[in-house]
Amino acid sequence: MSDETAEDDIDLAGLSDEDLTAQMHDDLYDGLVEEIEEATHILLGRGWPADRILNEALVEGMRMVGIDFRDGILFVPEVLLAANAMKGGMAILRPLLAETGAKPIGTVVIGTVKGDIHDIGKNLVAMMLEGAGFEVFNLGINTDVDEFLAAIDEHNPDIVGMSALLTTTMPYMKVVIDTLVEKGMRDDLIVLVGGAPLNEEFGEAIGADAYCPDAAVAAETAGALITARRTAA
Ligand code: B1M
Repeated sequence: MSDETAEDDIDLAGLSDEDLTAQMHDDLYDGLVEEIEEATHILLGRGWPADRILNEALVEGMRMVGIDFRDGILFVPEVLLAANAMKGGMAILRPLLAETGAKPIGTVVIGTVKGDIHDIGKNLVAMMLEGAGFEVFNLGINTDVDEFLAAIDEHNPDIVGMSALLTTTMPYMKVVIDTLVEKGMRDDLIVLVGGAPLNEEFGEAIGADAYCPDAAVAAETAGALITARRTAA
């Protein structure tokens, strides 16, 4: 996609906002973590809010990577580099998205389900939940039902969040929910699910409380459901 490389030595700070954002899409595509970090700092310095940088520069860049991955133009090693560059930018934005200073409004345990190693979206959801005032225990990737149960036992969360990016791993969410039902724990928890191949119908079919199409909706839904539950109690 991009003809530019680090050796071309582009003066990122000299670019307009629009050109810098476009350059970030290219740099993400090329997996250039240092350039992504530098550009993230530049946009912050220009007064861009963290969520705008996240959505317009990083998530949009990753969407473009996803299209070429789907079409067989990019392969796993390149996509891993892009993911690494994305994480470099996210690490800078994380404290800004999470900074509320308030007492946690609830506790969340979240993980990418067994068999699935995609974690960018799930980490974004975790960040947005932190930003919305939740305490979040992020279990990482490839999380099996026993790991979810152990984390629930340890952290006594209000909410369990599950992420899946593969059509082959999304059914595992039902395994976790069915186990919660079997153990008599389901009614004490709000279960949220998300990930690109899911939809609302799937969320309902497996018995989740809500399907969340993106991180912002996940944070809003978590807040709304926890308020509703506390009001009803
Ligand atoms: Co993978 N991969 N991948 N991949 N990968 C997809 C998902 C795919 C759609 C690509 C494609 O073909 N177009 C395809 C899945 C096809 C399918 O099942 N329908 C695919 C495939 C096939 C694979 C492999 C099988 C490839 C292979 O090995 N041949 C393999 C599987 C590995 C495994 O998991 N066992 C694989 C591997 C990889 C990499 C390791 C290279 C890398 C992951 C790196 C990482 O995550 N650390 C990778 C990537 C990066 C992608 C794409 C390109 C981008 C995913 C991403 O990060 N998106 C992806 C294509 C795509 O989705 N367009 C693809 C950006 C992120 C911000 O969005 O994750 O959707 P997303 O999260 C959103 C929402 O979905 C939602 O909020 C997030 C933020 O708004 N959300 C939640 C997500 N989780 C939530 C949880 C919630 C709520 C909301 O809980 C409450």
